Amino acid sequence: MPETASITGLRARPVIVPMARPLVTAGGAVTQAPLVLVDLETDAGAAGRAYSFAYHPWVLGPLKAMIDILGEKITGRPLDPPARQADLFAALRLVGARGVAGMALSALDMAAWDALGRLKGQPLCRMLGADAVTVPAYNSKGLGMIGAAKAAREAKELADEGFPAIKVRLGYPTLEEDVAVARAVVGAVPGVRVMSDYNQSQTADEVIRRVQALDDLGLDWVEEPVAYDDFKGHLALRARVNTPVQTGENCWFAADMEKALEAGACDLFMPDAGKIGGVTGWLAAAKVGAGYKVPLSSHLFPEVSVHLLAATPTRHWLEYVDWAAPVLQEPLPVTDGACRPPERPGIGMDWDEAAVARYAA
Ligand code: SMN
Ligand code: MG
Repeated sequence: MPETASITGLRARPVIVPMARPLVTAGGAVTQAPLVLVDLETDAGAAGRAYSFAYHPWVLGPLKAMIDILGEKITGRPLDPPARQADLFAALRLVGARGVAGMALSALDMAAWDALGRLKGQPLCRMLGADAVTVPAYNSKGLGMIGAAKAAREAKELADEGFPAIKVRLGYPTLEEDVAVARAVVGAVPGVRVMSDYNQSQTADEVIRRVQALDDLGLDWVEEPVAYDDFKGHLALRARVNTPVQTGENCWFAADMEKALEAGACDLFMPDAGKIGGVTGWLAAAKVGAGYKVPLSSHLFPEVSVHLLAATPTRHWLEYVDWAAPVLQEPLPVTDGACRPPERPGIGMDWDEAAVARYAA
């Protein structure tokens, strides 16, 4: 990596962006999008931009503090994202690099790659050696746990936006409710693929019972059936059902991913750019995925993930949500249920400053 610029400073701004459809999952409700917007300043032009997704408003304070502190540690250093990520892992060795620290480290890496892209005048995917290919997207903006009747209605609305696939959240108090909801959703959108997500809510024994009852519905996948790091539980389910098992959004860095795949935990994997270590971490994950020939989908962060999937040999689905769109000058367009990396340099996100001021937390 040529050392053509240095990091000179950082701005991290928390915002709370309203969501059109609140998303109740079996792992907790997300009713607003709490983001920390990162501007990584360099001595060579435009700042690098990325955001971190805080999940809950009460995480914004610690997340901003961690981004500020880790940002200070790389200020004055060359703009070389993998080298700066290595610095931050070293700085965090005694503390551990997961949780808020891992989210902060991942966001700083994405911002550093964006700065580098702007410096070179190249879209991120091109810097990673990939063309701006079209990636199929599933509409994940809604379909929380709202009961069978409402879920069927919302499923149709989400599919009618032109997407080839949607995802239903499961993990209701009873098996019968899960089956009723999944059946209602599948029945409401003929010809549309349906994924499902348990958000780590079940025990292995219970989820085996439930997915066996769902197995004839032809769901594209069942996601996070048990605790994310219960690889034995994932494997036990996999051995007993036909529905493909998807997991990964809560795995930290490519090392966790490799352990999951080594354990045979899943058929499909979905790194989260904000937990896998940003762009640098995703590139490592893409290599692991290619080695195991496992299809990779993204989790949240569609703006950066569309570039990352373009550069992923086993790319599968882009998870489409529009939660950051209100603070972006040019949100990621969806055409015929698919997305392409924009031709702008870097990730291609610029803040709508009026909206940022409006949603400041
Ligand atoms: C999810 C988790 C957290 C926030 C939003 C959505 C869900 C998904 O697990 O995979 O979409
Ligand atoms: Mg999920």
